Amino acid sequence: MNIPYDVRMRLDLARNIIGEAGRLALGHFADRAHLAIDAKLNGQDVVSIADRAVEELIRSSVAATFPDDGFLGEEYGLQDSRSGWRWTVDPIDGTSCFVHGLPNWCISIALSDEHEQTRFGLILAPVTGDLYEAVSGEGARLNGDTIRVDGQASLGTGLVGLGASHRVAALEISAVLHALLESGGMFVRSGSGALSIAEVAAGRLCAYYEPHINAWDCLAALLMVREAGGFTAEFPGEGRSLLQGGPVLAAAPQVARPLRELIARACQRIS
Ligand code: LIP
Repeated sequence: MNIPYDVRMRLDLARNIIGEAGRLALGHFADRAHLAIDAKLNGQDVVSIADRAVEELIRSSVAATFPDDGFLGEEYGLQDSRSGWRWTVDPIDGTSCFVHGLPNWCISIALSDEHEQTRFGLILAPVTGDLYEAVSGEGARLNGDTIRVDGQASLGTGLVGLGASHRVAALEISAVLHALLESGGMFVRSGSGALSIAEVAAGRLCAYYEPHINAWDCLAALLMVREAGGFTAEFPGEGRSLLQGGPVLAAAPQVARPLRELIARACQRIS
């Protein structure tokens, strides 16, 4: 691997941090009965002491080694960068699954440079132990093995991950769901956008779409899809800031165009 020194130093730290964060999160997961849970936007948008504790651990570890780096985390927001480097972290992606005792949740860490290019992404699913990693220009790996998107699937044979939240009008999601099923496709919703996009990179899903997602949910996983030979639509999209988030689409190359056309038709029907 030909990884620049500044990236390599941060990648080594990220690899150490994500393992420690995974152990902390698993401890809270095992002790869910005592988890204080707060609703954010609504009853489906929750946060727990686990989310906050994991983000605090990652933030403090980064600050101790790279005090001038920026940090954007789901729970404590944006700290501007003085070095040009910024860490984007979701301490527990799939929080709703976490608090309900479902296994599909993960920790997502991404590093971006001063040009807003994602240079590496790590995603750890502590319940399964699956560790996804991508470094810009160096490919994507799952548990050390190189991964590639599914080059064979079509919308009629593959599984499409769909994300849904109350940040988006129900009709906007159901219209795409309806169009996908009507076209002979099938969907899954895992509750963790990061893990679902990483599964596109691993060739398990042929695509993932969500009308609104946040940067901390997807930056790491989107790099994995690109490094695994997949297509990712620009995120967060024209005229949107990183803090606003936006629509996300990641797909195997042969699926990208038919899926984008299906989504556009579905959105036209409800406009
Ligand atoms: C979740 C995302 C998911 C989205 C949920 C939620 P969180 O992130 O991964 O794609 O549909 O509404 O935003 O809140 O669990 O970190």
